[in-house]
Amino acid sequence: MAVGIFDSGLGGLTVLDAVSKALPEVPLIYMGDNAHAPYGVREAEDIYNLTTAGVQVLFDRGCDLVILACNTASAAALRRMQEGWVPEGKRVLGVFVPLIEALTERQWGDNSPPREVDVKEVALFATPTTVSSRAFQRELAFRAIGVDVEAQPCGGVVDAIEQGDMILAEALVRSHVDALKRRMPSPQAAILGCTHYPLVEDVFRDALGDGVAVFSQPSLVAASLGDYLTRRPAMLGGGEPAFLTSGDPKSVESKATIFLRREIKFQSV
Ligand code: DGN
Repeated sequence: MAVGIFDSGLGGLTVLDAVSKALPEVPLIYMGDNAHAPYGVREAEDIYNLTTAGVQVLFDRGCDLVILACNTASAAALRRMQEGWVPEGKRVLGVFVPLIEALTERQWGDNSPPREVDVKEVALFATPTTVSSRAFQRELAFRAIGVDVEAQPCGGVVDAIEQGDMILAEALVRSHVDALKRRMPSPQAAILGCTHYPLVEDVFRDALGDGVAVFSQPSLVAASLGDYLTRRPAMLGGGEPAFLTSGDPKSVESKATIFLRREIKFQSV
């Protein structure tokens, strides 16, 4: 049985890469909804319908557990899916909870009460849709974790990275960090809440300066998944990941190297 990784496009490959390196014994199937990417500019209802359709493809391929590696989809659709759509015996997990757990040092599935966290001021960098959803703040409030979150919508960064324009991406990151710092001058932690930001993580770290703990998703999601799977060894099995796309495989393959730094083959679904 495989673990599915769903993203609106290619950014989720940063999560797939970390998971396949940390957990090589876990068979993975990646599904990118490239025909409808980016999700960051879509309405919540639209994102919900596209995300359920993409996750269904992974369920149909035998995945019992799917990670929504897309922050925008996690923000707009995950809770609604978990509350009324996910069939018996299947699980869909998002990418906010591993970050929140890392912030509070709790493990996935641990039902113990939230601990006091040392961090009081947190900067969140994400797409405009994720920021306006306030999903991250909702998840913190749901766990009764009282931290101040200042969120910065990072318009333009996803597009610049996808176009391979890293000079523009770097300039945009620096201006978004400056904008945030005008509102929250000394955050103790920063969360990179978008699949694409690991590619400019060094720029975020540099612009934020020493003393800010940066939480980036791929390694945290891989660690959380490893922890989850140790309690469900039936999911282990090995093998090369498979890559599916709703878009045109040839054009998707040419862009995928930005994220994975190796050539991969996509199948169209
Ligand atoms: N994968 C999206 C995210 O993590 O927010 C970024 C791309 C998009 O659809 N906007």
